[in-house]
Amino acid sequence: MKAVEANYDGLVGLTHNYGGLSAGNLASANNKGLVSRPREAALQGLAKMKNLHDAGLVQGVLPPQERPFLPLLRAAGFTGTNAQIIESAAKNDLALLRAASSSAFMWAANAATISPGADTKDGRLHASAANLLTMLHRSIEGEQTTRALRAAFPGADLFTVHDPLPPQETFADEGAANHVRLCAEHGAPGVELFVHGRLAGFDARLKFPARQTLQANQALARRHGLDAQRTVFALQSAKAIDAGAFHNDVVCVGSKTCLFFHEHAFADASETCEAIRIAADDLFEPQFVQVSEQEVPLADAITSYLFNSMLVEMPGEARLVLIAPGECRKTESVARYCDKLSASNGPIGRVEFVNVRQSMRNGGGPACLRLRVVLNDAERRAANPDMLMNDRLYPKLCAWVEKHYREELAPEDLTDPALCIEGQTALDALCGILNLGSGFYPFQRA
Ligand code: SUG
Repeated sequence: MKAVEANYDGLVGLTHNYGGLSAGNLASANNKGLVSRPREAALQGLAKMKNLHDAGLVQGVLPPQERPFLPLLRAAGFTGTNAQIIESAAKNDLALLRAASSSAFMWAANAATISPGADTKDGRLHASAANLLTMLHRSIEGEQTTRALRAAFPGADLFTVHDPLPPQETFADEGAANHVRLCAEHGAPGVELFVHGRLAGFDARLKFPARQTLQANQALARRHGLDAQRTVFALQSAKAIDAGAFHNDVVCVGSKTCLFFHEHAFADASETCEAIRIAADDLFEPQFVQVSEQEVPLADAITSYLFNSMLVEMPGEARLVLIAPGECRKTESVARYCDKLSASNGPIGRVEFVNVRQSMRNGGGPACLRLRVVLNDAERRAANPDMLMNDRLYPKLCAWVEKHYREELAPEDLTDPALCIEGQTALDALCGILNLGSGFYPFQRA
């Protein structure tokens, strides 16, 4: 069946800031306390979406979530008006207020895991919103993400959007950042690769938290109704996690028949490749582009975010295009490798660079900002058109950002109750633009 791979990007939120909230994410730790530029960040994200739309790809938009997230602060015992809650949290538990104010939902690769209908038993597209429970500031995303996905993909005959897995560390799940799908054609059955950092329970091998468990991946594959023969579970290498690869997509990306990864991405790369080969048997011949430590040291791969690129099939181009962060040009080994890649005759034909600097400072490259959704013709027709980028929506969203987003946000600005009012006003207006109704956000239903 004919199908396209759509990208749904998370729209950066009004409170985009550098909170230093993610242990094991080196950019987040190193940039803690910097003054952020929410307006610029959102416009960078929108420009990326518009470029892909203009190139002929299907591009979706996932709306920002409400922040600060008052339900978290209320659950933690803060009471009174919104302003009183924020003022009291600022005085008594600033760390909690910071977590409640994070705009981390913008990294849509963590929003959910998606299995296209071509891979599932009932032929429906299955999506599972991620519970993101390893980090407090991300554990508040799942419910609203589920709502957004149900708005984007209505119609139970074609789509099943599952609730997040149970909120317990056994099922620690960070969505598609640890999931790769390979296939001959997007609409044909594929091989789904699920990568985990650990088994349930404490893992003494690791310095930094491993955010995805094998148990979560197995549960996702089961609830999506995947064919066990076409499903591969692979362990991330401890070396990668401890070097700052807090998700597999920091050291690996795949599309169509191509898996592009660093030699230290997996605990056992040859075993992983062999398992993929077996799972793909009679469907396609996988093409492995493994980057050696000698060519690109792991530390360079992580600072430049080479592998957190989007690997896309561009209309009219025979080979895949790697849409990489601009930072790749600044790291010598990586810049050299990108030149070599473009000159090669492998599955990746060229490299394009994109500016997502504001997001990169928090450890989010081009691939983090998007959730891939394979849609066949019927699913594409059924997908909510109001959440798809087009020439009319783009200027409306840019104007909305210009009007509502602050130019700069310093860490202490998160204690300003006015930020909450600005956020609610902006999101009310956004519901009008995206036709989300008047009860999409918890504050609207309160
Ligand atoms: O979960 N950063 C995000 C980055 C997510 C990137 N996603 C993928 N690789 N798919 C995270 O660590 C930092 C927030 C802060 O420190 O303010 C943050 O949450």
